[in-house]
Amino acid sequence: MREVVTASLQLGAIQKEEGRGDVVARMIALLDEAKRAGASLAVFPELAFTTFFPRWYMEDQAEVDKWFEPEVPGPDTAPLFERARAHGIGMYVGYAEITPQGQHFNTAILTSPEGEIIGKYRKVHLPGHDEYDTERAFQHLEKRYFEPGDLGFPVWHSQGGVMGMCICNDRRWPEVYRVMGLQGVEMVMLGFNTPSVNSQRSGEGLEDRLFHHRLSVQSGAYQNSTWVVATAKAGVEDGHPLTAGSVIVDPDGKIVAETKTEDDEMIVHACDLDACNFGKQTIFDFARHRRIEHYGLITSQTGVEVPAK
Ligand code: ING
Repeated sequence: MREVVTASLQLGAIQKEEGRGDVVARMIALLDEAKRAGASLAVFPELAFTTFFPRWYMEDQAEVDKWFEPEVPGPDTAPLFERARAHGIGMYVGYAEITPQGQHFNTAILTSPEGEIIGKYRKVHLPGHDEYDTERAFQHLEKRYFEPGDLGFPVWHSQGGVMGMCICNDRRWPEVYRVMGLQGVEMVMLGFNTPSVNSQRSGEGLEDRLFHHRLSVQSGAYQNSTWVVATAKAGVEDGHPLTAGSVIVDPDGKIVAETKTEDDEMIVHACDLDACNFGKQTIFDFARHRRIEHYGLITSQTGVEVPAK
């Protein structure tokens, strides 16, 4: 048995005016709770240090850049990393990354229980749009503020197993889990900020959003025989509701823990990485069952091309 006691540390709403210091204090309180629960791994949300700023249309790049971290840990966020190291807890933390070259990514890092940064992932699938959209009930400008990730979908050896990361919208794309599955991933960590309503389809409400969220992460887990830990930033941010639904999903696709509130909340589970073995050795033994000679369109074609009649 290779148990990793894993905490999903959901954050409630972060208002636009809330400073990073206040947020980091909330995250540290959750880390302390994770320590008390015996966790060695903690998964925070996407863009964990700030409000979900892509909902706001901005033209001044200096104003946009205020939402980004030039370095992590940085002056405001270092206390979080110091506490995690003191607790011997590895972390997944999502944040907005601005590089020394001035590139902008929606990023997540993975740290070891010793406090080393061992992995970085940059969000590949950016939903939404890049110009102000008058047709939408609210804006979702990730394509405006971020570049698509340029690191692919790597995995890392940590906590006695094979760890992978993705971010929010990535969880809806089966290719994401499969590329990591082909590297033997045993736990996929991800953070998300998901509006509770569809800005383009008023009839789609919270329960629809939660259904699609659970469907996506449960499918990814089952079809690659991996654990999936998905942590929400939830609650109402300046009038804009975000779903909760942080979950820990086992390699059979079953939800073993789910948050009950839209506030700061911990769920925790002793994830046995050996539970991945049966699926990987039987129904999803990729080497024995996959037929890649038939899958070419998946990487040779981006959009839909309907064959002529
Ligand atoms: N948020 C949403 C997500 O994928 C979204 C955007 C919601 C797209 C629902 C499609 C449907 O959960 C982020 N930040 O990607």
